[in-house]
Amino acid sequence: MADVTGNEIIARCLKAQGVKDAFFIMGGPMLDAESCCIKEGIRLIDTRHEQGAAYMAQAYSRVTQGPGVCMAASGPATLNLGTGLANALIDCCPVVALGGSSPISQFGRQVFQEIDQVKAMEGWVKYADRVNNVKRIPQQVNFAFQKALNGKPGPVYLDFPGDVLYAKTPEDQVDWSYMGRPIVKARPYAEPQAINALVDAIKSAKRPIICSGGGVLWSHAWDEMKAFVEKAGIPFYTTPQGRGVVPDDHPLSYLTMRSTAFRDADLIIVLGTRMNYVIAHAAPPRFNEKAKIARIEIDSEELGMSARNVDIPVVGDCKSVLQQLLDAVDAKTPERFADWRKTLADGEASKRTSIGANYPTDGDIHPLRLCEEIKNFQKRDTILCVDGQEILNFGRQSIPTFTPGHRLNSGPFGTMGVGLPFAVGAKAAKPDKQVICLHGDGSFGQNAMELDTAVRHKLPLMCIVSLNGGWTADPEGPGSQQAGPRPRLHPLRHHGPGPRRPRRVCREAGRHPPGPGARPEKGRRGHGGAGQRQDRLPRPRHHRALLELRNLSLTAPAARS
Ligand SMILES: Cc1ncc(C[n+]2csc(CCOP(=O)(O)OP(=O)(O)O)c2C)c(N)n1
Ligand SMILES: [Mg+2]
Repeated sequence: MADVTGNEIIARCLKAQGVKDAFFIMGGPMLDAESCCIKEGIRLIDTRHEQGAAYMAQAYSRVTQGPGVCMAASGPATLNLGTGLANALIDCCPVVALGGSSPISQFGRQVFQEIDQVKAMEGWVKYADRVNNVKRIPQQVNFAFQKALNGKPGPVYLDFPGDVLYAKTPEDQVDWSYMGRPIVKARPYAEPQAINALVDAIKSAKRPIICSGGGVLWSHAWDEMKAFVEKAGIPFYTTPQGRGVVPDDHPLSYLTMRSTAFRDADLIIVLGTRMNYVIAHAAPPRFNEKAKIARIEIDSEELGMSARNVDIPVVGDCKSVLQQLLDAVDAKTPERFADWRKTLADGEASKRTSIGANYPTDGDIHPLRLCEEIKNFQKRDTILCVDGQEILNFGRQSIPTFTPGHRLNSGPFGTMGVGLPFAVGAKAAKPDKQVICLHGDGSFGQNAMELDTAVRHKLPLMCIVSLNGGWTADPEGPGSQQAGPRPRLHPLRHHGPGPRRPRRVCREAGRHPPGPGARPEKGRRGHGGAGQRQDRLPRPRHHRALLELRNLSLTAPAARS
């Protein structure tokens, strides 16, 4: 019987687990494991920073609703995965990270790149473990995928000391029975009493809404969600990351009336999303204090720890529970909410203004104009990745998404620098889709070298940089309290004498062409890194470039006619 190494076992196990692509930077002691993966036919995409590899794996997982895999060498290389794994943890994405580490036999002797990587990772991932025995690799790899994908998904980390990777063992002494074992996913149905309580609440409600999140994506429940909102006639809102589960231009989507709907709803059905800051904890003043709260959640612990008291807790998988609800609501339900829908529809109509209102008259491009170009250019199933703060907020309000899993933002961890790696990971996962990355000029710089990764691996994508001088627009010019220490990255913005847009520009931002999700609402809480209120966001001003999306040329202002 031939001998087999830990490196070969890892590669076979990843292949058997269905892994087609992984993101990494080469380095010891993972070199042979990586070569073995390539021999097994796994595409290895080498990035320019391990952080990028982790973000790419996360985007890959989001758009495929499956696992994303990344690998790194020992010490600093594995630690460089850290921010990406933390980001996946806060964003609930099943990323499987493999790190090489110094040999067990040398632990404590201050050998090359020695640091306790498992301990370092533990607070940042759902599950971290070290492989101490070459024969247990199939079990531990399978277990890592199981942990990442089951229930509320999340990142996992497996640590491979060099002497385990290179250890040889007769093939028949390895327990292969775990290799490629299918992942068992819980799809629990809710208890009938919980469904009855929710159906009763729907019957007695006058102004219900649904607030959905990533749980609908991970449970592949978009068809059921669409069928349910239609059968029940209930308006829906999604988290920024959960967009597209039902298209943003669906008749029951009243995007511009979000604040009103939250404030006036008397029944709020929180569906597959955490009650975190992203939805203002579903709490007053943003949400109606008197509203009944129903929450459909697969993780009972998460449900028990809700930031606001939940009147109707429903423990179950989104897809299963929506199927139950579809059976339980009667066909007359929508009639009861006709007035409510009319209120939202009328409000939305009154907010719309004429096409082209955001077009500049003084030579500068407003961020909403940039967003409008993208909105008009993108395809219905474009994967759009948005990163930055100012541009993230404008993009969220004005660029719709129509396809489940095709919207990726900085996310609930507010991480700058994810945009470009997300776009690369998304394109690797879905090469036939148009991928657009809309980046702030500050956050773009954080992982800009991943453009090289995209080029080397033939992953064509469009990256649009919103130029406003760097780290978010300066609201009031130099010396302002709000400005804070924001060093400019480049001279595109004038903070000194010279042309400055008046404050009214921000109000003009409210004028927008008809179409889903355009108008910034007063008092809307920003979802960007700083979580600022929209009405306190820096006033956007100069975007000194003319963008021609069709031929991808960027023209300097001087060249404009
Ligand atoms: C990794 C990380 N570093 C720093 C921050 C703090 N931060 C929040 S917003 C922001 C500025 C983003 O600027 P840019 O990408 O240019 O987008 P803009 O707001 O100008 O459109 C920074 C640095 C963060 N959220 N994440
Ligand atoms: Mg900027």
